[in-house]
Amino acid sequence: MATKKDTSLQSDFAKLKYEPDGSYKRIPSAFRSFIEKEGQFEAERDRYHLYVSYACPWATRTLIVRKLKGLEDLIPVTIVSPHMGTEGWPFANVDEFPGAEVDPLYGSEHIKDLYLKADPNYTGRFSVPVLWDKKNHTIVNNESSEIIRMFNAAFNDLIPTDKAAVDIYPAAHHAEIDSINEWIYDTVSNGVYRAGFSIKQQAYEAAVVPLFRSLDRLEKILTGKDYLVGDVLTEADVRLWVTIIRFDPVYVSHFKCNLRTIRKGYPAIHSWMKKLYWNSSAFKDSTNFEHIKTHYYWSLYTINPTRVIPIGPIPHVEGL
Ligand SMILES: N[C@@H](CCC(=O)N[C@@H](CS)C(=O)NCC(=O)O)C(=O)O
Repeated sequence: MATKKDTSLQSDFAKLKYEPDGSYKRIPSAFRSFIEKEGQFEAERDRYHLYVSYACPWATRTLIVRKLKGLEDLIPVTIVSPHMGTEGWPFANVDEFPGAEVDPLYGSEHIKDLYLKADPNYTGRFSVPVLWDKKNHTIVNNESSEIIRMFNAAFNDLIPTDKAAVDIYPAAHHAEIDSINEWIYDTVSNGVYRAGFSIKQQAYEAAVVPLFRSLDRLEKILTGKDYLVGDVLTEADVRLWVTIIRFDPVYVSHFKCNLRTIRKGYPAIHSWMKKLYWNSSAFKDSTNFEHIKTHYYWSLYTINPTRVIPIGPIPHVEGL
């Protein structure tokens, strides 16, 4: 099911829009419905499907929470190829890449086919993750921070009690989680992109300096602690972790975030990152460095025109 109209302005990385000062501004996600009781989208078995890339940190948040909550059977997932080309993210029928899959619902060629099925007049980027409703053949939500909130709470009646009891957004910590999320998003999770996507020196420096200031702040918070907020795993950890695990393999060189590395410059952040990776399959099994490195160094080709993929760092994640 190929899409005929020219959507390259929405899908081609080389046509990404910049601000006049050479900085990059992320546009807000467009599909923002919630799965909720008596809403348009109710929690049901065999109704929802998740489309993700292993490469994408935002999508990986949803993979991690899906596993933490034991939603694997309830919400099947399809992995796209990391070669995000001029048409956006392809499925395996268009680009066979180890670990990539075909779209089991519609045999789509690209993620963009799903967006245009949901809304033929859609004008945004064709991003992952996509939470799809099989009943109405539409996108429920394409904003990772909201998808993880739904995964945390919306399906609790349909999963075993031990999994329902897992709560990564505990009421007692809402304020603290919301506030830490905010500055981490601006300066770290999105900050690495603002640094890497900058096309002017000043815009780059305006992103990279606050990024490292925030890493210094996070180093203090995590010193002597296993988690960011309280003494439990929360969504704040999940949201930050997907950026930190990509930091040394990708952001240090590709996005020029090279004031320090995590492994040499931030012992507490490094230890927090490694413990989650090695001790929790939800984190480790959601991380695929082949997809991650291929995507960034190949797809974002205006930044790396040779598309050569660096081999290091070796190992990608050090042992505990
Ligand atoms: N706000 C979105 C951002 C998702 C996003 O930017 N995904 C990137 C990959 S890391 C993407 O699919 N980009 C496609 C494009 O811009 O063409 C979320 O958090 O879910």
